[in-house]
Amino acid sequence: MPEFHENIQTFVPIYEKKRNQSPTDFGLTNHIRGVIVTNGTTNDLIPEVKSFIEEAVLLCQPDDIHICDGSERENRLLLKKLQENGTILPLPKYENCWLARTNPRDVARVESKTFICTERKEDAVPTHKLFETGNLGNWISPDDMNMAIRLRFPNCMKGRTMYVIPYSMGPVGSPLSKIGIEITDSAYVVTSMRIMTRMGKPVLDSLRNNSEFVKCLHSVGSPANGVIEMESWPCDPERTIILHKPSENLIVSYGSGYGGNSLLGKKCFALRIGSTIAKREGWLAEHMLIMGITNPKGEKKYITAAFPSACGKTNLAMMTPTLPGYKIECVGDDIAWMKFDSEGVLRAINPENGFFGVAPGTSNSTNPIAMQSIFKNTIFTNVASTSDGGVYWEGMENEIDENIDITDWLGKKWNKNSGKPAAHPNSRFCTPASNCPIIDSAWEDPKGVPISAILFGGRRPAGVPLVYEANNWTHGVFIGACMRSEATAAAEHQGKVIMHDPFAMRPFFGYNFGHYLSHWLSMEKRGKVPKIFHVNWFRKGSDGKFMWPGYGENSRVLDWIVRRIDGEECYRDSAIGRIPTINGLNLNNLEYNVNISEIFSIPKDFWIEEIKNIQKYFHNQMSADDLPYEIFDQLNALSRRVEAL
Ligand code: GTP
Ligand code: SPV
Ligand code: MN
Repeated sequence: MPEFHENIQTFVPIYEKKRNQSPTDFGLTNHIRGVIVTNGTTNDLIPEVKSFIEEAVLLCQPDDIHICDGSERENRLLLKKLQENGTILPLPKYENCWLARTNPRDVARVESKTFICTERKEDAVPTHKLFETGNLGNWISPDDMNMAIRLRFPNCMKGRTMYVIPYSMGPVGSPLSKIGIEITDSAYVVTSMRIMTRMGKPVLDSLRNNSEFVKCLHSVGSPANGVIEMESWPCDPERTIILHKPSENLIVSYGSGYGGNSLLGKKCFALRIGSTIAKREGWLAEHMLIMGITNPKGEKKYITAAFPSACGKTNLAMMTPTLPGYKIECVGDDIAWMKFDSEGVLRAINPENGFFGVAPGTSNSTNPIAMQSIFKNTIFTNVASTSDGGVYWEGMENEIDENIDITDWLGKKWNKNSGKPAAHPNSRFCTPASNCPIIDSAWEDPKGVPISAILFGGRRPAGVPLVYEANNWTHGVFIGACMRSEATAAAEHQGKVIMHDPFAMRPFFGYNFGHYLSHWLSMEKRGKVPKIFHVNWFRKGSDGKFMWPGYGENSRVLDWIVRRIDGEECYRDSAIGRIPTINGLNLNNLEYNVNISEIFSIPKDFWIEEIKNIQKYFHNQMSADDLPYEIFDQLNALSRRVEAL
C-alpha cells in the first residue's frame, strides 16, 4: 500500500499542469473541438470514434478529455483523484481495496427509468392492454429520446473531465467479442469498467481491424437547480434516465453513477443491446452464470443458470460443493453469450472480466470462494467499514472481532441493536475475475465452453419444488417464460412481492418479449439444445424457515442434474415436469433437516393459482400476435395436468 501512494504523487502534478494549459499550449495537435486531450492521443482514434467523441464534447462541454489507456499508472492516478474528492476511501486492511459511498438516492438500477427506443413500439415491447402498464420493458420514441437528451446533456460536464473508455466485452480479438466506447464524466466508472471489462489501448488498436462498436454516453448529471447534494457522489436522481437505441447500437445514460446504470458494458450493452444483436445474428445474450461441474468420475460439463438479480447466480457460480468428489469451476457469474458452433454445439462465453457481486450474505460459510477473491484490487460500494480498516456487511457477524467498531454505509457509527442494516442490501464488490481461485481454465477461451444444461430459478417461498426438469425444449422455454421471483434490493422495487421475471430478463430485454420467445423456440432448429431445469433454493416451511440449506448443498441438486444429462433414469413425471425419484437425490450425510416429500410437493391449489397468474400476465402484457402459440399450448397442457392432480 505505501508504495502505491508514493507512486501516485509523482504523476499528479504533471496531470494537473496539463489541465491548466490551454489548447494552444499543445499546438492544437491533441484536442477535440478545442478541448484539450490530457491523456492519450487523437492519433489512436479511428474516425468513427473521433466523431463520436466530438459530438459528445459539443453536447456536454467538458473541461478536458482523457482517453483511457487502461494502464496501471492511469488507474492509480484516478484512484488518487477519487480519494481526494472523497468518493472512495482506502481500506488499509486489504491490498488495493477501496470503499465508495454513494448518494443514498443512487443505490440500485432504476427499471422505471430505463427505455428501449425504436420507431415502432411493438419492436421494443409487447403490445399490452392499454389499461395495464407493461412490465416487459419501457418504450420511448426517437423524438422523445432526442428530447430527453436535449433536456439533460447540454453542458452537463462543465467543470469535469470527459473520460473515453474503449472496452471489449469478451476477450480482445475473439470472434465472439464486441467492442464498446463509453464516454463518462465519472472516474469511479472508469476504475470499475477497468475491472468489469477488458479496457484500454489494445481495444482501440483492435478497432482498426473492425470499426464496429457500441456507442455509450454516460453522465452522472448535473441537477437543473445547480445543487449537487453530495459533492463526492454527484448524480441527478430526479432526472435519471437510461436509454437504448438498438438500431444505432447506442446507449445514453444520465443521472446515476450506480452499477448497471453507469457501467454500461454490463446490462445495457451485454444484455439489452446484446439481445438485439443476438436476435439478428442468431444467438443468445442472457442473464446467466456459466459454471463447470466435474463429477467424481472426472467427467466435466458446463451449465448456465438464469436467476433474477440477487437470487444466487454469483453464489452458485462459485460454490464449494459439499458432495464429495465434485469440483466446481467458474466461467462467469452474471452474463452468458451463447452461440451454436459449426458442429451444432451450443457454446458460451462470459463477456465480462470481473464480478459486480452482492455483498450482504457473502461469508466464509456461504461463499468462501468469493471471500478468497474480493480482498485484493476491489472496489466496494455501500458496504459498512470497520475500525481496523476493513469491510462489513450482514452475514459477516462471525468474521469480525468483538471489539471492532462499525461505520455503516452512510458513514455513521453503527449499532447492531439499531435494527438497521450496516451495509445497504444492494451493496456490492467489484472484483477482477482473475482473483477467483476457481476460475475455469477455459474462461477466456475465444471459442466458449460447451453447454449441457440451462437452469432457470428464482425466489419462490411457496409451492415450487427444489428442482424439476422440462419434458423437452419447448416446455423448457415455457418454464423460462413463466418464471416468477420475490423482489430484491437490486432495483427500486419495494417489499417482497412475487414478480414475473421471465428468463430473469424482464429488466433487460432489448426487444419485444414475444419475439424473444420465438427466437428461443427456434434455437432447437439451429443445433443440439441442452436440457432445461428449474430450481428453487428458497422454498419456506410453515415455520417460515428455508426448507433447503442452499449454497454448497446445492451440489446435491447439480449432481441430479448431471446424472439426468447422462441419461440416468433417476426421475419421475409430475404435473409440472420431471422430479427426482424418492431416492433420486443424493442426501448422504446431509446435516440439515430436510422434509423431502414437502420440498417436492406440488400443491394443487397453489398451482391452479399460479396458472391463473401466468394466464393473466400473458393476457395483460401481450397480444395474441406476440405470444407464440407453442407457449399458449404449453400453458393449456400444464393446466390440464394440474387439474388432474
Ligand atoms: P446479481 O448480481 O444481482 O445478478 O445477483 P446474483 O443472482 O448473482 O445473486 P447472489 O449470488 O449475489 O445472491 C444474492 C443473495 O442470495 C445473497 O444474499 C445470498 O446470500 C443469497 N443466496 C444465494 N444463494 C443462496 C442459497 O442457495 N440459499 C439461500 N437461502 N440464499 C442464497
Ligand atoms: C443485477 O442487478 O442483476 C446486477 C447488478 O447484476 S447491476 O450491475 O447493477 O445490474
Ligand atoms: Mn445480474
